[in-house]
Amino acid sequence: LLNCMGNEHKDYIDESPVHVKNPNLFTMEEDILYHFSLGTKTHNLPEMFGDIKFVCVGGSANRMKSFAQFIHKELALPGNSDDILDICEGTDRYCMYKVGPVLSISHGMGVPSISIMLHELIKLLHHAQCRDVVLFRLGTSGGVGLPAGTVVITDKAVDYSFQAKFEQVVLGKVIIRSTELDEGVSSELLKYSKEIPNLPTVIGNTMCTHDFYEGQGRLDGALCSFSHEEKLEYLRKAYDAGVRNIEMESTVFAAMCKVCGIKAAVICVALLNRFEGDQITSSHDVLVEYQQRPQILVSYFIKKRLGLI
Ligand code: R2B
Ligand code: URA
Repeated sequence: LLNCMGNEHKDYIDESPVHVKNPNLFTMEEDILYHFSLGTKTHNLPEMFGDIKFVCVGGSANRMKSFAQFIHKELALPGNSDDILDICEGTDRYCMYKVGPVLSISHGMGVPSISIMLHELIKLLHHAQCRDVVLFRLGTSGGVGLPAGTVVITDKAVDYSFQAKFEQVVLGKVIIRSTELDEGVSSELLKYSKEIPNLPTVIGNTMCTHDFYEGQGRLDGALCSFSHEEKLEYLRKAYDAGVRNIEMESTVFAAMCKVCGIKAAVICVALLNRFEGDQITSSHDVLVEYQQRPQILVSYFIKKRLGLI
């Protein structure tokens, strides 16, 4: 079998540094990563991305650009951090910035949006022959019994029934995948969080939902089919099951990384305490500062791994 790069593959699982779990990929002459506006024939992916060791993903395009500029300064790399270009400029679906061994990519909101991005990212890392990659989701979330500003490192990513599984419909049938994250990376992050001032951090379960409003038990959407008491009862059950925050991408992120053998972690800041309300009332500046907290922690981790601190 010849893969897209023209290399021979006898045993694709053992030879792939990042494990794509799809034998069809090895018989394709070309692979177009449509939503990145990249491809194996149009771009030299090993040359462009072969040295990537850390991939950081987050929902917002602007936040992932700021993260790229921040990590450029943190790693003291040459050049001006304002000149970093969007590698995916041919499309406005996602944005992507490369800063030394770090890739920063946006994924939009929700499971379908991040899962499309992850299919193409994992193929990209595979085509580029990347090795020993750690993947981080840096995000925002609603805190469950935590004050706003607390950073949550995800222990288990759980679904609406607080179980560590992700359900995907494939050919009309539900497939269930496990959502375990890398324990080593999480505990290393927790350890580093204690070395950084003003970074209140906990480890706990993260509930992933398919909606921001009713799906997260909010009373302030365009629709609401339950009472205040019912909302609090659900949040209390979630808390008792170890849930400390709620967001919209962690289960599919964990499931896809696990299948493909990529070490992964989820680090989200809580923007509010959901026991106290539903609306996000903090000022713009406070929210910007909160969203920098996961970035500061992951940057510290990267600098430690690179031996810079
Ligand atoms: C956190 O924030 C977004 C919703 O506001 C969503 O992408 C998530 O997971
Ligand atoms: N993101 C979410 O998904 N939920 C929140 O409450 C805040 C941010």
